Amino acid sequence: MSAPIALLSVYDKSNLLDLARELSEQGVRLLGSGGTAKKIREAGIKIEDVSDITKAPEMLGGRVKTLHPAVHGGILARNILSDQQDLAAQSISPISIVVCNLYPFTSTIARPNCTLAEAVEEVDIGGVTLLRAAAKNHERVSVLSDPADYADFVKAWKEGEGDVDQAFKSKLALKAFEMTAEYDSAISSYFREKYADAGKGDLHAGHVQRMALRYGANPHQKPAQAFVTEGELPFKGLYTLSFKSDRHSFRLLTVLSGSPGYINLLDALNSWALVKELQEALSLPAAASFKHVSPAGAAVGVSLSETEKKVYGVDDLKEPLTPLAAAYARARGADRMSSFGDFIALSAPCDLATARIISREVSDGVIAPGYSAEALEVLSKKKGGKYCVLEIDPNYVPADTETRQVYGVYLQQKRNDAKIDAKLFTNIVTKNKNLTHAMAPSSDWGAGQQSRIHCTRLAGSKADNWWLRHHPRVLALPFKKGVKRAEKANAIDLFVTGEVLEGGEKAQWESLFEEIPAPLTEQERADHLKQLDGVACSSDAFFPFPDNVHRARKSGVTYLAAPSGSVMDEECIKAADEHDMVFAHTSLRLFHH
Ligand code: 93A
Repeated sequence: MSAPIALLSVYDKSNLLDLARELSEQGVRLLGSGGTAKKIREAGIKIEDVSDITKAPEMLGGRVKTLHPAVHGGILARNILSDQQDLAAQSISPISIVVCNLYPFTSTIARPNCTLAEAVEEVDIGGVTLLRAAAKNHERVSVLSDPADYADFVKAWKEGEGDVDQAFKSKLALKAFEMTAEYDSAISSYFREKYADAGKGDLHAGHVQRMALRYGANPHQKPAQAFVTEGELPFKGLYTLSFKSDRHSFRLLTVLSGSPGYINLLDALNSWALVKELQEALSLPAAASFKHVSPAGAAVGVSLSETEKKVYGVDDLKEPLTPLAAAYARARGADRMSSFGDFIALSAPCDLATARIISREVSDGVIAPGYSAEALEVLSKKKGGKYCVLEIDPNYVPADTETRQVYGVYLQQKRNDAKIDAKLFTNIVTKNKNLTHAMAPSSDWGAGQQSRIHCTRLAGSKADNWWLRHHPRVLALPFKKGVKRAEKANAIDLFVTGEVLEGGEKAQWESLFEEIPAPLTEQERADHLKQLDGVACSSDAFFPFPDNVHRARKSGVTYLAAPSGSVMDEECIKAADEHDMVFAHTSLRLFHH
């Protein structure tokens, strides 16, 4: 039998001579590319040049060294008759070991003043091909991509008397695949940075679609971008320019208006997912008002009573409220303080009435599956043309697997695609099973607390404040003409929370009114809050203690939904029974981080 062949082509030549010497002593025939063969030969170890088997010299200044059928045929051939016949017909010898590591692309581009031409030259072609080919054929071939593995490999080779076991070959193959993947990702990131940076808010419909972001989570976190490596970004926009290079065609696309930042996109994508689900679950247009990647309010398009119109500040709107406008009025009105500067999601194309509500609120941006011409005209004038208007493709289906990187570590999970429908609420565990009411206002209160009872208290107090905003004395507050909407929202919040004001703050608050309103008395509050009933409260995880149930009831909660699984489940059900509540165990935990 002829001697096994090892092909060596390494940029990083550490541990190389020890490996070459050992392999040579084990009777392995060595082949090397230019510099690798030279170094080994100079150490007095016998090695042939790759060009001896390719019968072709290295060319193009080293760009073509090992790219040849004599090399890749030798690596990729399987132990099957037809492959062996092919090799014999071309007089190619099978290669059993490939030793390769790549041109230092990452450290080259990290050098200050590295030019594009220098970066291009460090894009290794032949080495990646050697690694991938050998890893592909790992059933027969061993691929050494890391000098740290040489010693173990030699030991195993000696023990295996001229081969290593399959598990070892498989491990080596995985390492090589990971190495080429990482290498390719460094290259694509570099070129994305170079070629896709065509200005604010631009999208490229080329190989990689990319959207430049204003900045990251904070202004000093630059550059920032959003991109997809497969398919297209789900946003639509205006094609402002298109051009062709010799390799790709690029289409530069600007978002409809404004230039989103990193948090805007986090809000936009999370809020879009929410309104899409809401509309699917309830067959009504839905809207969400997001802040800090959490809904400050979310609602569906149920029409508003005259009182509700006043509470939500849309009683003076000229356009009649469409269902979508009603949904946003409700979402925004759930907690007007938290919604200040929100990012809005709409489940249906934005119409004029909705755009008019948005136009007079303080807000950062909106995402919707379309805009009527009049709506777009209104929105694109907001904030002097800087208001961020994103159009999402309503048919976009995100990948099944989600990956994010935190502090250098990749985390991956299956995307949450659990369907929320009536079936989820069929396991009613309380005596009262009367789940027939239409729900109280859809809202989102209490997000992000580490303690569940703190969360319930926060949600409860927000529900109380929301309800106190319906008090006739709040609706009749004698604001002076010209007081701004945000100032009114602040003043009402101070009024309903009963905050005691002093000095300048008190004077400022009083200056907003024609006549200074007397605070709500304890009795007025208590009488009004007593009328709050039929509120629904859902929890993303089980209630650990019955205190949550008692607290929820104090804010008018009649309907509870939460997964089971707490050692206190029975106690929680007992508490719900005590208040004659309807409690559905959902068996679905729904954390969102
Ligand atoms: O320029 S290349 O992409 N063309 C090739 O055909 C090729 N074959 C191996 N680079 C190529 N290599 C790389 O050369 C290897 O990945 C290794 O990093 C380097 C080894 O070159 P030398 O043996 O001349 O030091």
